[in-house]
Amino acid sequence: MDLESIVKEIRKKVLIMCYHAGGGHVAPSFSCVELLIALYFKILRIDKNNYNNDDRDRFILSKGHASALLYAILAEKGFIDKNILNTFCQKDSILGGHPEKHLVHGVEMSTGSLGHGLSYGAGIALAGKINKKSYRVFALLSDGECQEGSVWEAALFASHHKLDHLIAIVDHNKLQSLDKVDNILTLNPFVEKWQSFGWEVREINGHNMKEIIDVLEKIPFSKNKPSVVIAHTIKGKGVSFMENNPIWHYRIPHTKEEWEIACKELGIDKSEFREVFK
Ligand SMILES: Cc1ncc(C[n+]2csc(CCOP(=O)(O)OP(=O)(O)O)c2C)c(N)n1
Repeated sequence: MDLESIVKEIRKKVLIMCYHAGGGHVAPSFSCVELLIALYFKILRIDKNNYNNDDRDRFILSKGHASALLYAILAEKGFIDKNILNTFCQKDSILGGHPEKHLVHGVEMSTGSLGHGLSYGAGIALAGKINKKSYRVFALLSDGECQEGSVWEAALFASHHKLDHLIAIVDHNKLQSLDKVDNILTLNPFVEKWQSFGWEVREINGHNMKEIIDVLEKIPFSKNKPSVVIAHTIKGKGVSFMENNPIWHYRIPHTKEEWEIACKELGIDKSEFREVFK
C-alpha cells in the first residue's frame, strides 16, 4: 500500500476504534496521522522483532491522548494484534486512553500527562551521545503542551548538551482542549522561541507527506543542535465538521447525521457501525 492509502486506512480505523470505545480523541489524532505514518513507514529505524535492540530509534508520543492513532499504526506495523484494536478503552484492554509502555509492545514511553516527552527524550538522547550510539529520538508534542514549563527546560537542556540526535515535532494545530492556543496562552513568536533556545527550526505543512518526509530525511538540520519541526496541521483533519472546531477535542460523533457524514468523508463502509445505522 502507498503511504496515502495507509493514511486513509488509519483514519478510518481510529474512528471505528473510538466508536467501539464510545469515546476517544479523534480530532487530536487526525491532526497528526500523516506525521506518524511518515515516521513509522519511512523514517524510524525500528523492528518489531528486535525492539529491545539498544540501537533502535525512539519515538515518543508525548501527546499521549492520541493513543488510538498510535495503536492503529502499531497494529499495522505488526507490533500488536489488529484484532485487539476494537477493545480500545474497554474493560481489561491493554489499549488505554493513554499509551502504557509496559503493556503495549512498541510503546516507548507511557504518556498522557502532557509536558514530559521531550525531557524523557532528551535524557535518552544524552545517554546515546555518551555511549556513542547512532540512534535518533523523536518526540511528538502538541502545541498546547508547549505551554508547559517542562518543555522549555528540556529545550534548554538539549541545546546545552548539543543533542543533535533529538528531534521534536510539534503538531501545531493551533487548538487545545477548549479554545485556540492563542486565546489561552499564546506561544508566539513560536519559531523564534525555539531558535532562541538553541534549536534549529523547520516549518512544514503537516498533512503533506512529501514535505514531511523531505524534512525528516534532513535531520539533524545542523550539527550539534537539536532539531524541531513545526508542523502546521488541522485538528480533526478529514472530517469537515470536526476540522478547526474545539468542541471535537474529545467528542466522537453522536447523531446519526454526524456518523453518516464522517463515514462518507472517510470512506468507511457503514456496516462497521451497525448499531448506529439500523
Ligand atoms: C499535564 C496535563 N494537563 C492537562 C491534561 C489534560 N489535557 C488533555 S489534552 C489537553 C490539551 C489538548 O491540547 P493540545 O495540547 O494542543 O493537543 P491537541 O490540540 O493536539 O489535541 C489537555 C489540557 C493533560 N493530559 N496533561
